This record gives sequence, C-alpha cells and structure tokens, in this order.
Amino acid sequence: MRKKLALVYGGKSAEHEVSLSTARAVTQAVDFGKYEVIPVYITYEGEWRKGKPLEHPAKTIEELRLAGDGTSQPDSMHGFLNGETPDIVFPLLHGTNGEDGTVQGLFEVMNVPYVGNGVLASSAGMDKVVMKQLFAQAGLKQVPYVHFIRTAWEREKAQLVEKMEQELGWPMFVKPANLGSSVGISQATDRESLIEAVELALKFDRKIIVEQGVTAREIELGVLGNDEPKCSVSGEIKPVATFYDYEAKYKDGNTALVIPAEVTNEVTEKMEDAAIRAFKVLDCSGLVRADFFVTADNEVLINEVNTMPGFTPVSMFPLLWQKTGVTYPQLIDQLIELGMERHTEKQRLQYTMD
Ligand code: G1L
Repeated sequence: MRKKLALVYGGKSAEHEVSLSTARAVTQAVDFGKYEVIPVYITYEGEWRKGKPLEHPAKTIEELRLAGDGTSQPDSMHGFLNGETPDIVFPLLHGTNGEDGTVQGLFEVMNVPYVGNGVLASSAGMDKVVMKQLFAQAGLKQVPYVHFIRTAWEREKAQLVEKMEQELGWPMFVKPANLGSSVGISQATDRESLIEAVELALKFDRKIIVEQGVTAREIELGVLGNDEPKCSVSGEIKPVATFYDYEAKYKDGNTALVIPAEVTNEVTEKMEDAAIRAFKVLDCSGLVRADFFVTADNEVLINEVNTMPGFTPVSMFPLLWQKTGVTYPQLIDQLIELGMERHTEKQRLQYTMD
C-alpha cells in the first residue's frame, strides 16, 4: 500500500507563490510508486482546500491552485481535518503559521507524522533573539548584538541608544526579531539613522534586534538527520560583481553560488562543528540550513539557521546536498523517512504514570 503524503502549501504569506513553485518541484521529485500525493492548498485567505490524490506530477503551479467549492471559509482547516488523515504531512509554508511552529503544533495535536522541524525548533528558530541566546548558550561565536522590546524603547530610548553605541560598532543592522518578516530591516550609520531604523522595525514587531555589521563572506551549510545529523558541503553566496573569474552556474539576481565554498579545512571543520551544535541546541529534526559569516582572518561566526530553507531544486539547501551526493528526489525521500522516524520514536513515550 502506498503511503498517503499530504503536501501542504500556499498560505497567508508573501511567499505564497514560492510555496506553490516548491510544491510543484516536490511533486516532480517524489516517488509516486511509494506515495499517494494529496495536494492541500491554503488560500491567501487561509482556507485549507484538500484535493484528490494527484495522478501525475504537477506540470504547472496553476494545477496546484485548487478551486474552492464556493463555501469560502477564511482561516478554516475544515477541508483538511474532514475525512481521512494522511500518513505523513509535508508542510511547505513560510512565515506566520508556517514555519513558526504553529502548523507543526496542529500536526502534533492530530498525532500525524510530518516532515521537517518540530514545534520547538520552528518557533525558537523564528525568533532571532531566542535563537542567538541559545547559540550563546552553546558557545557559538556570533556578531555582537543588542535587543529590546517596544516598551523599553519608549521608556528609555536614550539609554538604549547609548548602550548600542558603546557595545556595537557602525554600521548596525536593525531588524524585527521575528524572522518571518523580511520587511522592516535597515542599516544605520549614525545615531539619527539608528533611531529611524528602530522606529521602522517597531512597526513590524514588538521585539527588536540590533546587530553590529561585519565585513565577511557569507557561507552556508546544510544539515540533515534527526539524532545524528550530518553536514553537507558548504556553499558561498557571492555578489556577482566579484564574480568575473567564475563560471556562475547558479545566479539569483545579484548573487551567485559557489559550491563547495573555497575555504580551508580548518574553516570547514569550524562550520561543521557549529552547524551541528546549532542543530542540537535548537532541538532540530529533519533539516536546517546554517548560515555563517567567515571573516578575512578565518573567524567563523554563526549568523542564523533556517528551519525551512528555500527548497526548489536550485535553492541553496538542495544544491548543497546535490554536491554532497544526495539528489533532490533522494533528499525528499530521506526527509519523509526522517519525519516518520521521529514520529515512531515519539510513540515510544508514555504520557502518564500508570
Ligand atoms: F519539510 C521540510 F523538508 F523540512 C521543508 C519544508 C519546507 C524544507 C523546506 C521548506 N521550505 C519551504 O516551505 C519554503 C521556503 C518554500 C516556504 Cl515558502
């Protein structure tokens, strides 16, 4: 018997279209002999629409934009909860309700296995401040930062500005703590622009993080597994302008990817060690993409981890694994197996003292 695999995609998010393209790519790579693929489309309004099992991989994203039955129910999961539960769910959702742990919590309550990170890793990875505090706890090096909430800013703005000027160097990067909002981020080069940047970021979150800017290369690593996670080769994101010498195979706007990154063995070892420690301290499962800054004197600083990285065949995470010897279809298969494994493991737990 084939296992019923529900692909959940779309969502009330700016990444709705990215999610659709990713879902399409997943249908093209998943083994139809092993899995019955059930599309579950979440509309921009938040209505969950479960479709009939797919008969073939989706050729276009339009095939996945399922029509409703006319009884539109915003913020409703009726179409998903109604009827048979799938054997495993593959969530392809970004931001609020997607990668912040809430949707994972829904699957936990339903006791249905799902692919990727659990509730704790998803929510901890969503909040830059919580994530950095856990990284510090794990002894990971990172850029200096200051954080505060709106109330503190309103009560003691002058002290906070002074603290930032004392503890951080210019330029500073001001961001809403919530990773889901890619909006509201700006660079500050002096006191005046710092205050402006904070006021802007406060429109998007009540919690703000201000980081010291670094001059460094941006290098990323994939991590795959549950209790014994493994690292992929590394990849560097390079501004295209500095790229004349390379055959830029994977270009995305103004950047290009170099895989594996040209770094010393020592830097690779430092990144691998930090990536695994980050994975463990956040209690990750399935996968994570770990993002680093590597300075000119080969210092390795962890920037952040992404519990739901870009996941088309030309996104960094799948490309890193491709170069490590795991193809996109194999990656999807392994992630599904890892989701099943975590669920089986969890079934061993007892919940009462009886
Ligand atoms: F479930 C996985 F495999 F862990 C998983 C789920 C979702 C990996 C990566 C993603 N990424 C996305 O869903 C997205 C970045 C396309 C969101 Cl729009």
